[in-house]
Amino acid sequence: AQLHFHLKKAINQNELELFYQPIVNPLSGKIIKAEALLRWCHNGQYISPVEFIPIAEQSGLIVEIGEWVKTQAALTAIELKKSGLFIPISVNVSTLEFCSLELQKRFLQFFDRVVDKLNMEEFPYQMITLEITESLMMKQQKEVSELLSLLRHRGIQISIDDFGTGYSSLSYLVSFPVDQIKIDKSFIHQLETDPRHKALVEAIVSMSRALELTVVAEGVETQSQVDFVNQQQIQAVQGYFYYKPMSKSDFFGLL
Ligand code: G
Ligand code: G
Ligand code: MN
Ligand code: NA
Repeated sequence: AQLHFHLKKAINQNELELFYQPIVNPLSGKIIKAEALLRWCHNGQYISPVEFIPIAEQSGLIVEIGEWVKTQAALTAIELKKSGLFIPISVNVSTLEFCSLELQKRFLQFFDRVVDKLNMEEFPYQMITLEITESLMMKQQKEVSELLSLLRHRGIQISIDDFGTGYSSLSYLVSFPVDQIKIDKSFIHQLETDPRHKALVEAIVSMSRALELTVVAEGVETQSQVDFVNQQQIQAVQGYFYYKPMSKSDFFGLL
């Protein structure tokens, strides 16, 4: 309750910040994408989204916070495009941002509102990826699926975050509008200790290929994990081996 009280004021008091973690092509080392990760700097210390996102979800604040995140990500994406850098920004969205028809409509119109505010012709949808979770696919309301399809037709990519950790059925991958799978870091971390995880990742990769989905390997920290990812011809990798999440100015400095 205490945290909720402060979280409510976090936006207006400029306490939220988006960090960016580059996603690289493991063969060239080139940055091909970046995930936006929310940080809350409260009383001089960073509070992890693991702690405050659930509070935001319970209180409904997640809608306002989600729009703040999308706005910042959109501004960054527009800036990158203007600089001639095609580095799409991947944004985590909470299932609760889609939980009513009204919110779904608001989500769809969100990017139009950004375009209006900035007096732009059209939003560079190709520069945004939405990371959804298996729980959203599981709900599989027709309306959510249609909303994501509409955004996807405009050029947004849909990525399944933490793939393999939820309860979703694989059939959702066919019936739901999806472009990309992010293999959860727990699989990557156990590659060496448990050969069954290796088999699982190999199966996910070959299934993704068959379904024409791109794959991101998350949580890559060691050379041997890089070697495995290359063996599997996975073309996008995110992890401390390459980069940790960093401030926007560090990210632009890097580019
Ligand atoms: O970067 P970090 O390890 O602290 O992120 C922890 C968790 O918080 C991750 O599961 C991530 O998906 C989630 N998260 C980070 N930023 C956001 C955000 O902007 N919105 C939502 N809904 N979740 C986020
Ligand atoms: O759940 P989601 O995938 O959205 O969250 C990504 C989280 O994983 C972020 O909090 C980010 O800080 C964290 N992360 C990114 N790379 C690594 C890594 O190599 N190792 C570990 N342990 N965590 C990572
Ligand atoms: Mn994510
Ligand atoms: Na993940």
